[in-house]
Formats: sequence, structure tokens, C-alpha cells
Amino acid sequence: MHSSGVNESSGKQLSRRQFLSAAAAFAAVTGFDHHGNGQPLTVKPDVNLRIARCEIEVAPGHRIQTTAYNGDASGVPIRLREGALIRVEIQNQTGVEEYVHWHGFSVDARVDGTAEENSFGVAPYSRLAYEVPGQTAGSYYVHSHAMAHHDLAAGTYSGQFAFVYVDPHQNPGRYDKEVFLTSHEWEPYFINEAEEANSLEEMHHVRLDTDDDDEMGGDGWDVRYRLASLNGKALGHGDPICVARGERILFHFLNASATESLQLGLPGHQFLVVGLDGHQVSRASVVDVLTIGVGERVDAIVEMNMPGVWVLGSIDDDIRGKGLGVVVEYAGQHGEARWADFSAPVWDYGIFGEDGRCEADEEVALRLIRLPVAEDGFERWTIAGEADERQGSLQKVFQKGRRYRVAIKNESNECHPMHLHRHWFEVSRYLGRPTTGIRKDTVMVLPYGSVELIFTPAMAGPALFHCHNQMHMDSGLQTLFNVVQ
Ligand SMILES: [Cu+2]
Repeated sequence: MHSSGVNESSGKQLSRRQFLSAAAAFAAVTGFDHHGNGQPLTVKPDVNLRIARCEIEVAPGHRIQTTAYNGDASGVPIRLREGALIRVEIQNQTGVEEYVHWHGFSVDARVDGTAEENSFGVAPYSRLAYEVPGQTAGSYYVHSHAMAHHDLAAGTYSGQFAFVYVDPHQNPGRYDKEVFLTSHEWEPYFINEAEEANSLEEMHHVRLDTDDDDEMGGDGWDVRYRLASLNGKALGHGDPICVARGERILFHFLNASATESLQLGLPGHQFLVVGLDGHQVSRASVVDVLTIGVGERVDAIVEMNMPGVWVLGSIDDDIRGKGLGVVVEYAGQHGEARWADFSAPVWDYGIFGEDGRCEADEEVALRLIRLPVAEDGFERWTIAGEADERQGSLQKVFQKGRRYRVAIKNESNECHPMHLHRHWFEVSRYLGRPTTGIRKDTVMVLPYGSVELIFTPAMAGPALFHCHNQMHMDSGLQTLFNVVQ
């Protein structure tokens, strides 16, 4: 799957001149001189990712054994300059082949980092070096795109993720402070949904899932977590976010969970959402609770006008109890961090767009379908065309520059954060309302909900389109959009 020409084992040596000419061609994926008689690398990389086993202390005495980038899950963003060429070097110090995916980036399929797109992998105990063209300003994400299947130590279940922020050339700076927050859960384990549902039912003498008779007991295994964090620390164990009255804080949120949507609240405060998935929204709008699907990013400004010590965290008591939160402390304020309950709202991307209907050249209909559970008890999914339920049956070929309206219908009882690789799209219908001006690369398709996107392929080659729930993706909820010139 990977080219031997790019891993260190090739021993290929490039002079600086050769390296730069390869850079100019971009298509070239270049090998650094690694052995080079103890010589340093010919060109210093802008991003260096060392994939290795490590220990992360999420709470005092609670150490997680995982694989991470540079031994770190603390949420410190990788900062890049808008439009500037990015030299990437990856060292894989583990015994398994890895894929490093640049989520939200506009890149050639070879460096996008998926096996499905035939990208370069990072072979065990080897290095991979390549260049990524400069990107537009905004919030991005880099993470493992390895398949996990039954291995809850692999892929996005692991600590292999980082926030990537491309700084704008000119920063209007309508804020006093920037804070990056990345969510993740730790210590995943399998549960059998049917068994859990039955036992809960007995316990509470209530019917769960009432609209879903046919699927009761048929959903197979699911994943739960023992611990959750923002920036690698469970609530109360990281440094508080220190603010002063009157400050405007620009929060950059990333949901780096493997499977869980996130709903965040900060009592006494509201979020002015200014960006989604690294794109400025056309209409900044205020919400009490942010809903962030797996793989999504939200940029939001909070005006600090309610002095106190507060918890910024999941509005779900159980998840917040597992650690998904952080303390926000005003200058001069002390005491226990306070929380206040929120009701869970329906998230509507439409409030960040404009009314109006996007035009398209062609319609493509897709259905997200749950298939009968596999023999080993694992769920199975597929993305199908309009009238075809065969797995992997989507044979659509897309043309570069043509505008496609992709109508997605979720025929299941679960939310699917659908992510498109190497491109952004425009959300053109949500909750039944047409809309324009909302650019994203990941969109939550709610249970039994529908979403329409406008996809205008900018680059030829395969573009993976999949659910960002690792378990759904591994069990079939993915397809390739093949783009031709
Ligand atoms: Cu899904």
C-alpha cells in the first residue's frame, strides 16, 4: 500500500536542491536523508510527528497507556502559516503500519493518509517525509486513519491526534485571548447494547427506544469509555482557564473522540459561533450549548461577563463526571467550580448560514443503512445509492469542477458525522430548510434525518467519504468519491 520509495528503508538521499525542486513539483513525495552518516536532516520539517507508545496522566494516579504523537495529548496546537508550504516528517516507532490523516486539508490523495485512497502509509519503525501545500487559515485536525475494528487501542481510540491551526496572514484580532480545547475519551470497552438496554429496562421498568422496535436487541456491540478529557486532562486536574471580566475569549474546539458527539455548556455564558470546521460562518450566531460531532471543529467567542469559577463541560452529567470539562476561573474569584444544568437543544447548522437555495448541476442520492449484525456480534453498515442496498454499491464517478447536490438520508437510529476527505462542501439543506454559506468538511446527519450538500470537486483522485464514528466507519459506513479531470 505504501511506496518503498518514501520510507527510510530506501536509503534515498536528496540534496537540498533536489529536495526543493521536488517541492516545487509538489506531486513528489520526498525521502529525507535519514542514515546520512549522522548528518542532520537536509531540511528541517515544519511538523514532526513521532508515533510511539506512551503514558498519559489524565487524572492524578490515572495513567493511560496509549499510542500518541510526540507523547502528548495536551491539546497544544500545531500552528502553521496561511499558504506556506508544510514539510512533514513522521517517525513511526511502533510495530504497526500507520496512516496520518490531515483532516480538512486540501491535499493530494497520496499524502491524505488513508489506505482507501492509496496514500503513503508509515511502515513500522520507519520514517516518512513529504510536503503539503499551504492551506487557508482556520482550524484543522491531524489523526490516525488506521482501521481499528476490534482493537480499541488503534485508530482514533488512541492518543494519535492533534489540533492543527493555520494562522491567518492578517489577524483582525477581535478577541483578547485564544484557547484551544480538544475532547477525547480514554479506556474504551465494549458493551452489548441489547443486554444493556434490557437490564436498564428491568431496572427502571420503562421502555427505551420506543420508536425502534425492529432494531431492539439487534444493534450488536457498542463502545463506552471510563474516562474523558479536554486537552488530555479530566475535569479538575488540568490548569484552569484564567480570564478577566470583560475579556473576549476565542475558543477553538475540536471533537477528537472516536465515537461520541459532544454537547458543551458554560453556565452564565453564551457562545458566539464564528467558525465551523475552520471556515468562517456567513452569519455569526449565539447559542447556549455547542454541539460538536466527531471530527468537527467550532470556533466561538465568549464574552466574560459573569465573574465566578465555572465548569465548561459536557452537559451530560455522566460524561462530565468522567472528566469532560475544564474549570474557567475569573481573576480574583475562588472556590468550587460551579455548574448549572442545560437542556439538550437540537443543533441547527442553518442558523449560521443564509436563506437561499444553492444551485447544482447534478443530484446524487445516498442512504446510510444499518445491515444485520455480523456473526461475531459487530454491527454492519453501508452507504448505498438510491435503490441499491448492496454493500459498496456506490459506483458514482464525479467530475472536477461540476457541482453535485449530494442528498444524504440516514435510515438508522444513530447520528452519523459524515466526513469528506481533501475537500470542503457547502451544507445546502438542514432540518428540512434550504441554506447557503455554510462550508464544512464534516456534517452530522441526525437519526432518521436528511442533509443536502453541494460538493464541487476541486482535485482529481479518490476522496474518502465516511462516517467519523470509528466503529461505523470500520464496519462499512464509507465509500470513495472518485473524481476525474
Ligand atoms: Cu456513523
